[in-house]
Amino acid sequence: MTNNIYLLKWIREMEELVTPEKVIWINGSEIQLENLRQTACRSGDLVKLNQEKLPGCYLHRTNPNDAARVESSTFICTKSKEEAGPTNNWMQPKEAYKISYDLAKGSYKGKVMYVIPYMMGPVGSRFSKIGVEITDSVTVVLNMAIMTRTGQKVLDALGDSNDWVRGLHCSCNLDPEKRYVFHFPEDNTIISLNSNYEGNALLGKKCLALRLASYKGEKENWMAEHMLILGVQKPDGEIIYICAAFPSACGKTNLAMLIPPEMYKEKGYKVWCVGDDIAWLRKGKDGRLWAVNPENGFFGVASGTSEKSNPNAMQVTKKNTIFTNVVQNLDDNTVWWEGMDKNPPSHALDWKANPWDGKTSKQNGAHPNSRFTSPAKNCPSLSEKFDDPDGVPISAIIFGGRRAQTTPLVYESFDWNHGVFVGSVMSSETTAAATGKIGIVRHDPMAMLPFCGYNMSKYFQHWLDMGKFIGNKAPKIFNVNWFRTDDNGNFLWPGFSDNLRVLEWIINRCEDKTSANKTPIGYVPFASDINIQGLDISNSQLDSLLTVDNDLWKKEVQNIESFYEKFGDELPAELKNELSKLKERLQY
Ligand code: SAT
Ligand code: MN
Repeated sequence: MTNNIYLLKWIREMEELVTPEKVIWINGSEIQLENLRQTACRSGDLVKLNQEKLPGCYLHRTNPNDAARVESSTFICTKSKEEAGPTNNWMQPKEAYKISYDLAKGSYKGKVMYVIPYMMGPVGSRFSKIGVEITDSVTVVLNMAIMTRTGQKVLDALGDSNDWVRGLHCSCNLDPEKRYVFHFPEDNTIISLNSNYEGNALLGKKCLALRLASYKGEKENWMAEHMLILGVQKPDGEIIYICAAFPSACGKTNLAMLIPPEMYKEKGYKVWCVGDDIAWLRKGKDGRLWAVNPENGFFGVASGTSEKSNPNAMQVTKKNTIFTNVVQNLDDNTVWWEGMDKNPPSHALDWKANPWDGKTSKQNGAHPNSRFTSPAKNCPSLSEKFDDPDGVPISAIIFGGRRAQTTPLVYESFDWNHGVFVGSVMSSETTAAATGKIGIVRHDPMAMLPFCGYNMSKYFQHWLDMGKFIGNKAPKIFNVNWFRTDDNGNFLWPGFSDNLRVLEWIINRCEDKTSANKTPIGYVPFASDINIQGLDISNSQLDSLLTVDNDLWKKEVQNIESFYEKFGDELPAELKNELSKLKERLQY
């Protein structure tokens, strides 16, 4: 399939290391993939679902100890610890390679070694990056074939170049004590051991497209961000593109696939999805910031997805989808998860394959981080720019977290540097997407805490530098919070499709069509500028959503100060300055 000497040499070395029974190169053909699906069903790795109701759909159950990303076992392995910075786990490359090779050695015995050439980004785009993943897991191959562009066309694009990312994945025996996701940004290499959960094992996604790509972007004047990309088509036909960063499992897929509320549809609004998780951003020929989605599919959270919360995602999962850790309905061999509807099956298996009766069981049937892997082209609202090698020009960047208090529904930063400050102090409640406690508020700058492949201080500086590089054509920066609650813990804002009402304000601000209330934290909408027509929201509720409580923000400043201490002297002076200015505005 290739004569690339660098690639062939590495494959030979890896083959000698893991000693498989045979090697299969993934060429991307449907015949080959269909054979692999059958192999996976025979071995029990996949369960074939009802092909009339869910054509091309399969169920994957991970080992119960392996159902989410493991941040504590994720390492950046650069020569110096400083390069990884204070927010990443770091290990000496030498030591990490030693651990890796000891575990990998002979671990494919009696197994097939699959070689997956893949591309992140559209074929023919200057944004795109090539990777090759070696794996012993058929489900990893099948997931990668959905999430990335794979096969011969990638090798053709690679030619004889040595500019590609090496990725070794070994299932080993899924021992959580020996689970590691190692990144070697200086060697363009990723090694993942003892996990088959997609977030740890699909090496093109978080490992390449965020951790290694963010490291590269800093050196090459571009950015890799944990952001969805969407286009809002206005009644006059113009499409405004927006990127938005939220931590995992905070609604990126829902926002990316939003369907306008009836009233907006009637006016002529449409929303187009370009991506739901990752954006690569570069300065374009026109001087603006342009974005592509490097992925080719969606790895979305199933739990909570419904006809109400995300009808497009429901549509996306109706064919050619791999479901991970959902409920299997034994009556008709379909799937179910909490939040899908109020009608759980009673004759079913839970995500661990135990008999489960949804009508009587007190236990959840699906894992809270249950997932679907679906081709992007399944999305009814997929943007026609999805495959465009140049991507789309970005007018606004949104940061958002899950905060019960403090942060208003939406506010705009005063300028780029202040926007970088706003992103850097983002915090959000933890979710089931990673192992560990859920619902703890933690700082998650730009939603990149688990995904930044280098020193976070340098990453902040890179954001500041990109602002200078783009100058007055830079997007405006906003912050949103859909999750604010009243004193009884009820959400104040309906969210989901009604978030378009907030996007409308954001677009009006980008087009200088509306004024705003200057508060200590940024520009907040006047209540009369958020359209709540047809919503069951009182004016006082809207007022609470838009309040900036100085006392709460003074506490927030203390949190920010202690978070910033982590970075010591390396914290860019611009951010220290923004913090002092915020303090001045708040106090007096
Ligand atoms: O598990 S993934 O990292 O792929 C998805 C997510 O947590 O954002
Ligand atoms: Mn994500």
